[in-house]
Amino acid sequence: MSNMREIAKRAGVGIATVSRYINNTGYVSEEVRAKIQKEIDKSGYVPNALARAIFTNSSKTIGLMIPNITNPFFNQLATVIEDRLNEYGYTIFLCHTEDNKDREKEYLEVLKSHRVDGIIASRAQLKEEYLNTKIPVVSFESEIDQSILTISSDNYKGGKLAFSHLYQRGCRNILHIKGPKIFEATELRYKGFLDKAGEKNIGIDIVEFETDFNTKKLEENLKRIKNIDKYDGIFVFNDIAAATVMKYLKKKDIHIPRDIQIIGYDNSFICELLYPELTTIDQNINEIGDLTVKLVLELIDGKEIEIKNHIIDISLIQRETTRD
Ligand code: XLF
Repeated sequence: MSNMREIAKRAGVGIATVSRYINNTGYVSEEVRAKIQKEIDKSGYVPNALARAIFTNSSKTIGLMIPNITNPFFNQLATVIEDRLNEYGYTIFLCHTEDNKDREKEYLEVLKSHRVDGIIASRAQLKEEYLNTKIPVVSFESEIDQSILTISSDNYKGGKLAFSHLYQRGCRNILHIKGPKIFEATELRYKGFLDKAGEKNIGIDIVEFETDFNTKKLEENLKRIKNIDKYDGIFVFNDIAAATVMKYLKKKDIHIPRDIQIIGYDNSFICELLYPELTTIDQNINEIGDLTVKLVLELIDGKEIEIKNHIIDISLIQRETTRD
């Protein structure tokens, strides 16, 4: 495989011209472009992306921090973000944090050393570290700081909608399976659910799960629920956790929705794969992905944008785990 010097020699031009052409940093005539490209094609030359990033101050790469790639919601979101970024000539550098601060810290260093142009952090656990980086950051769900743009769905409203739906379908003995305290989004769902239940004077039992991606742990967490058959309605903090609850109920011969009605959260693709199909709250994944990409690219372009918390509306999607 050749290097830039050899390409320049064979094309009969200077190294600086080849560099201008490859990095798109200045004028190169059509004729010379064609000559250089011909030599590149013949030689199989692959430009060194990192060297190019240092030279041009742009790697055309965005770091994407995802807490859990096995959760269908996050893999759908990552796909939307990747597709949109590709349309603008960017690729993603995917970092799987597993909600672990140390992993997130390590990845942040890796992203810096790869000179990513921007970072999309989802369910971030770090604060100072993001504030201290000069790289533009957009956050999904975690309010890292007032100076950092945040996008989240209307989790509080989602919790309220979930309660109203169960209540209207006659549920009075209700359990809420909430997410870990460190998830800002699910804390809001929990609050919305309880506030709405309070308006109707309905007491809610609460069980907290430790994770949303380790299914073994989820199954252990389920065992903490005493006499699950005493409930007639359950709101679970996300779809993947709701799927484990459904399996658990079926093993106990509890019929959904006749004995217990269930609502999940996300409207990820698994809702329609489950039997019965899962009623859920739709977080508009496309809108979240579109807005996140738009904002991170605007920050990279140095546009003046108002730094605030963008809240995306949600809606309830009724399927078969709740009654008509
Ligand atoms: O962080 C929250 C919890 O899980 C996120 O929006 C999700 O609902 C995705 O499944």
